[in-house]
Amino acid sequence: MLYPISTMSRTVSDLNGIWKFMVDQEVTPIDPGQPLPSDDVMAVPASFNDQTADAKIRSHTGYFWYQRRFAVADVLKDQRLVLRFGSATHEAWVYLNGQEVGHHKGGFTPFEIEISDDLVDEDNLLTVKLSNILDYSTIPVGNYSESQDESGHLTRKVDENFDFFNYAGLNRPIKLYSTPKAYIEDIVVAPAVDLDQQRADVHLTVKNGGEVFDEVNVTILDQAGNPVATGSGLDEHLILNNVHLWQPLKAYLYTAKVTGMIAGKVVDVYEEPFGVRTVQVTNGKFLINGRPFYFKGFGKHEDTYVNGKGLNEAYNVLDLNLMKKMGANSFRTSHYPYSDEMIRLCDREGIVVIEETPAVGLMVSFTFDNSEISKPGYQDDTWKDLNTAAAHRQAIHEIMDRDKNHACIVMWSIANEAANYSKGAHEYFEPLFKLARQLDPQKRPLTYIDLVWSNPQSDKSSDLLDVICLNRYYGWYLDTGDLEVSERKTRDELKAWQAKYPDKPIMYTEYGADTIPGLHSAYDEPWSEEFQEDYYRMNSKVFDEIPNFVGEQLWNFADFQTKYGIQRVQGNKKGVFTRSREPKSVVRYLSKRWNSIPNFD
Ligand code: GCB
Repeated sequence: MLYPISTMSRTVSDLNGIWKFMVDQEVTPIDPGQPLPSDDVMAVPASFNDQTADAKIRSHTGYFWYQRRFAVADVLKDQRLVLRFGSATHEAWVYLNGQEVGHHKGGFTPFEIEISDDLVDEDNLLTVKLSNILDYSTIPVGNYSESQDESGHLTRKVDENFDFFNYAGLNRPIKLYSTPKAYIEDIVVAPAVDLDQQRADVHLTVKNGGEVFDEVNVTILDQAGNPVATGSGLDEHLILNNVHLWQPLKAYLYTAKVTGMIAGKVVDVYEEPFGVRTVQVTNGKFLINGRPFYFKGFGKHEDTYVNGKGLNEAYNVLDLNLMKKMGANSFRTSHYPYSDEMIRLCDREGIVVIEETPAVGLMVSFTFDNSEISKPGYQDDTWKDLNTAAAHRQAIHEIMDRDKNHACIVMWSIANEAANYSKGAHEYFEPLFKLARQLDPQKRPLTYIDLVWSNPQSDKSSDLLDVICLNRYYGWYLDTGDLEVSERKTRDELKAWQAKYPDKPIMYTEYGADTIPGLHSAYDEPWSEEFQEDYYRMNSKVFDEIPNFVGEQLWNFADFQTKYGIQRVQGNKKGVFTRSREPKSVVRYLSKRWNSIPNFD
């Protein structure tokens, strides 16, 4: 799927702004062809939850509606017109002038609807019904229940099986774009690089949609806009000599300019930026452009005040700037694919990304008592009760479709903290890994992210992973406050992983301690700023002893909102920055450490 851009053959209009909004009480049916019977409004893109002063709307679970009007300029009427939702969380039914024109389930990936035939001349009514229901068939996974009072009123409830607020709505931009009737539908860029010869063979595949071009030309432009290679056809190999590599924190982007022609005339033009780099896992190292790379950075969230999970480009820019200042080079899109805009920004800024599917919460019986788990044959109900495989496959398809060309993405995470320790995990994950390997034109490494109970003995499917990625909270959830015992456990476990898989790189994808900014303790107690620093110092010390250790991504970049809970104080406080991005004192320690560790060994 191509990102909507304007070129000499394409226009993009923005349908963001203020929309009508209404929570569906499920009492009177709503007619999507009529003005919504509501005076409420919501800004788009943004989650609806934190834009309201009404606690009931904020926590509404079920269905809700958005609506706006738009007109299309006459000059575009003979064009192919496409409505593109950057995301609609989590399920959407789209109506144009009262008719259902599209439906999509999955809250973190874009979808498009061709609407050329459904438009009326002057004033089009666009109505979107959404649902924020999550259950055992969706990713993320939610514990869903319904109850009815005496008057028959239905209450729906989602108890999130994950640790972030279930922000929903039209979270990402809504655009209306035009293409000609013969159009470039997709471009796949797969560069094969000869590092010694500084040469890349760029395999470009172009998909022609609608009417058929009789000629397709491809030009690769360098970063200054000069043509450096040309070819023609839908399946081309273009050679780049003296290739400029896309490097972590030193991005270099080429542009593939594709032109579709009919009868000697240019019909459609699209420009796809791409970087050239190699990614490889070998001998316990993670190589980027042939050199052992060390990940320094974060697990993040799309989470800001008021916008919720809505696109916030100023925060995206600030976050990357703060990362760079700290000497960080990477983050994971925990726990769902982030916006197109963020991924494109990372391409530009040279930030290395591990992209995660929305598969979080694939574990139905979490317990802090793990005495049974390491026994061979351990089984809980997860893989019997969950029915997520279809949604998971769809997410992998959609992520690859959207993000396959991005140089910044160096690895895909298929899931976060599933019950990999339970019998049935291998059977569940093997086909998904196979699918991802088959779909990715750049053949990036694959992983999933392991919960503490998935250890070298208990993890049933770690053989599928290219990199062992661990979320560990020794000293926080386990042996709280005891950093001596935690240091020993951290070391023992890392050594055990290394012994089990001497050729697989190992990294931490989460480790952290909740910290209230401004809370100090002469005894370095948990929740204090002192403890947070001690905790990170302990972990750093052990990391530096493990030969195959290739990276540290801490939890979390910033404090973020969650559901209520006795362990949460207006959200998760493991951020090294507050939710409004003020640094906690540990940032000084981490900046010093990361600025002194090179990106490459
Ligand atoms: C985890 C989860 C993450 C939570 C974190 C925590 O293991 O992957 O989503 O926020 O722990 O702070 O509990």
